[in-house]
Formats: sequence, C-alpha cells, structure tokens
Amino acid sequence: MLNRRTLLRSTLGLGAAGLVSPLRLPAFAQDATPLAATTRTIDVDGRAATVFGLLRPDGGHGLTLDAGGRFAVTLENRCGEPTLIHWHGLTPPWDQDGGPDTPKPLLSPGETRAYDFPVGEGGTFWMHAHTLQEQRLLAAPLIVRRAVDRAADEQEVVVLLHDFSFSSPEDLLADLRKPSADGGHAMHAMPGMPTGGAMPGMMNLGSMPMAGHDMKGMMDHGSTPMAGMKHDMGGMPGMAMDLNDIDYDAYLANDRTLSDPEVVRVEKGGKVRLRIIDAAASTAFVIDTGALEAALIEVDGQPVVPVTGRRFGMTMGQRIDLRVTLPKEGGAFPILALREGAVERTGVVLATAGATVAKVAGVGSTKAPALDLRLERSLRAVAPLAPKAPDRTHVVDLTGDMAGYSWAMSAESFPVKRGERVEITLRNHSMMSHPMHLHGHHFQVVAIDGERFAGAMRDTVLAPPMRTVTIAFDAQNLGKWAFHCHHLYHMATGMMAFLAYEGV
Ligand SMILES: [Cu+2]
Repeated sequence: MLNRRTLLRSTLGLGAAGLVSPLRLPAFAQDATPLAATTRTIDVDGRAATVFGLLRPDGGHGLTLDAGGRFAVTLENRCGEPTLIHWHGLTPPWDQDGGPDTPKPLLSPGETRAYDFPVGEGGTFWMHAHTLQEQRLLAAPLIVRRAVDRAADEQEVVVLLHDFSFSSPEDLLADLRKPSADGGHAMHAMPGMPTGGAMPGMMNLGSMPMAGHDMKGMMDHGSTPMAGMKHDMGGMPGMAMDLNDIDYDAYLANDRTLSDPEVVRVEKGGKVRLRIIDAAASTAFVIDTGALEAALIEVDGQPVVPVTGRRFGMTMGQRIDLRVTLPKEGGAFPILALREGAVERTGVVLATAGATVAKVAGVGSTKAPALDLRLERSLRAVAPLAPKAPDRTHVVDLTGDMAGYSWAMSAESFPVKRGERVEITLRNHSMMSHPMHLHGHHFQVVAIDGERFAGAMRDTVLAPPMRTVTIAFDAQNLGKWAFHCHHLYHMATGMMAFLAYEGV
C-alpha cells in the first residue's frame, strides 16, 4: 500500500526537475486530496500486468467526495510519461477539464497540478486519461455522494468495468488500421459476416450483406419491454451492424475477471446501490442482475424516473446506478456485465454471510444482445430542462471509413454563445455505434429519430447505426469543450470535435 510518505519519497527519487512540493502549491491546495496517476500491478487470470491507476495516499483507487462541496485535488504524475486526467461528468471551469491542451498541457513526469472548483450536485462519475493511456487502465471512480445517499440505509457498491489487453494500445490501433488482404478492415467480432470486399465503405448501405443475422434476436434486449412501440431496427431490414472492433484478452470488473471475482459481503434483506461505470476503451456491456430485480435510478449521475428490469445496456463512458434488495434468506448473486453481441462477460458477486459462492464462467452460452435505444427511449429525467425553443441548432453527421479505419464528425468546431439553449442532432451514418460525450455540460436527450420526448439528463449518449439522437442543453460554461466519440479508437482516428463558445 502506498501512503503519503512513500508517495513523496518516490517523487523525490524522480529528481528535482519535475518536483513540485505540495508546500509550493497555492493556499487553497493545502487541504486538497492528493491523487497520484501511477503504475500498479494487477493479476489477470494468473498473469501479472503492469497498468496505470489513480491512487490516494491511503492506497484507495479514485475519489469519493461530498455533493455541494469542492473538488479540491492535487494530481501528481507518477506514470513516468506525460499524462493528464479528465473528470468525466463534472462541469469544472474549462481550464480544469483535463483534456490534453484544452487548454492545459499534459503533466510532465513528476509534475503536480492543483484543482479547485465546485464539485456540483452529486452522482456517479469517473476520471480517466484522455489519451491512449485510458486503454492501460488509467481510469478510476469519481463518486460524488449527496446527503440523501449518505443518510440512506443502503450499501454502495462501485463497479468499474474495463476491457483489457496485454498488447499496447498503440499496437491495437495499428492493427485496426492495417488493411486486410482484400482491402477492407479485418472485422474481428462479426462471425458469419463477410469481411473486406463485402463491406467496401461504411456509407455504402446498398451493398450491406444479410450475412444470416437474425437482427430481431440480436435486438431482443430483455429489459423494459415497450408494448406497442415499433421495433427498434424495424426500418432497416437486412442491415448488419459492426459491434466489437477488438477481441480483448480479458474483461475486468474492479480489476478482476470471473476466474477470481470480487465477492462483496452484503446483508440478508439489505438494500444495495450499484454504481456501475463503463470505463472500457471500446466495449459496451449489458448489465445482467440475474435473480435480482433492479431499479435503474440514475444514468450518468443524473436521476431518472426508476425503470425496473434485470438487463440494462450501457456504453463506453456511461454510468448506471441500480438499486437491488437482497432476499431475506440471503445467498450469492452475481452481477454480470455481458460484452455486447458476444459471449464474454465479467462481474462481481454479492454474497451474504455463509452463502456458497458458485463459480461463474467467463463466457456465457449465448451471445449478449447489441445495445439499442429502447431503454433510452423509456427514460425520463427527474429534473428535466425547462421547456424552451432552441436558440441554436447543430446537426452533426457521424461517418466512418472502415477500410482505412478513420472516423469523422461533420465539423471540427460547433459554435455556441453563452446563454443559448442549444440542440444538437447526432446523425449516425455508419454501421458502428458511437457513444457521444460532451465535456463540461449535462444535456438532455430530447428526441430519437425526430420523435420528441423529455428523456434522461446525461453526458454521454449512444448513437446506434443509422439512428438520429437529439440532445439539448443550456450553454453556460465558457470554453472550447471536447465533444467526441467515447470509443477510444474512433476518437483517436478522427471522431473528435469541439463545442466552441464565442469569445473564448
Ligand atoms: Cu465511435
């Protein structure tokens, strides 16, 4: 375990060049929580892996803060290479947001930077490097607890999900960009689907092969049946979406696989609030609560009218808060995260005292469904935006070229002015889903395929293939904010833009 003394001592070991002692930080930082971006070793199915992490002096991973208070943190770079951390879902002043050079530069090895801003209203957030280092697990929970959470008679369990590879992210990206023998991108995870020449370009929908896929089965999600709604993919017969670009070596829940999962001790008849974070670089999951019925109470740290079910999709960057009640007789209850469209899975086990914890295999017998918008369509914000006509609208076209593995948004910069109600319509013209994240703001989902409704407040929304999602927000946080796909390799190959305030 690292304590503050060892942290400081090893900082000194890095030499004086990058040293910034906490004593030289501004006065407000004196009582700040020190956080170190550093390396650590984890065990992945019996094999040691050196990964990054974000450790407090007590050895804990990530941060837990009180709503309404301050985000007073000093971030020290002990990674041995330049890095910076983004506070995903918080709404700080722009210069403390943590994207590289937007506007602050990366931290050099050994450098420390102080942060201080109002942490906001609470919820499940997270923090991560806005670089390829995210793939190397430079991510951690950032939990902001409300007074009502602290007073609640329920146990909180945080679950951070990852996709893990022993290969470097640079190698994974080079592999994605490598043309296959017939000029197309090698598609790893669509068995039964022709690769390369059969899919000459993401936009060429007319040539999309059927490939024997039962899309109805794939989309049969299990949660929140919406009687009377038209089928999610009803307008697109014969289209096949591309789900997973990378076959990972492991899928992790709190750094562990199902060969040795975290077993959380819970009380018979007790209430548990699961704060689940999809911190994976390029993997969406379907959360499966198994024998326990769950109530979805928040998405992206924002309360929603509760939706009950046992399966809830979540894409990269998103968080879901689920409330479950353990049966009075107790037992062991796996909470699984199923890899979208695939058999792999990870998870934790909730177990009461004395319960037998049965082994759960790391692969299931059937593929998990693909994420769709049925759950999104059913969500209603507890605190929606006040109704208002937009002062400004943007249409953002999301496109990709699978052959060269490059992705794009229709402009690099989307202007707004402070005080405006802004609506942005995301039109996905590609055959991959894009989790679109806007920094510095909470937005509301206000339409799907042009059909308006008062949906969830969020900071990351899924735009599935050939679908249109409209978000709205009040522009009140000056800056030039990153606005991008949260698929790490889509972002790295072009799906990155900015929301640019006039005068910044
Ligand atoms: Cu994307």
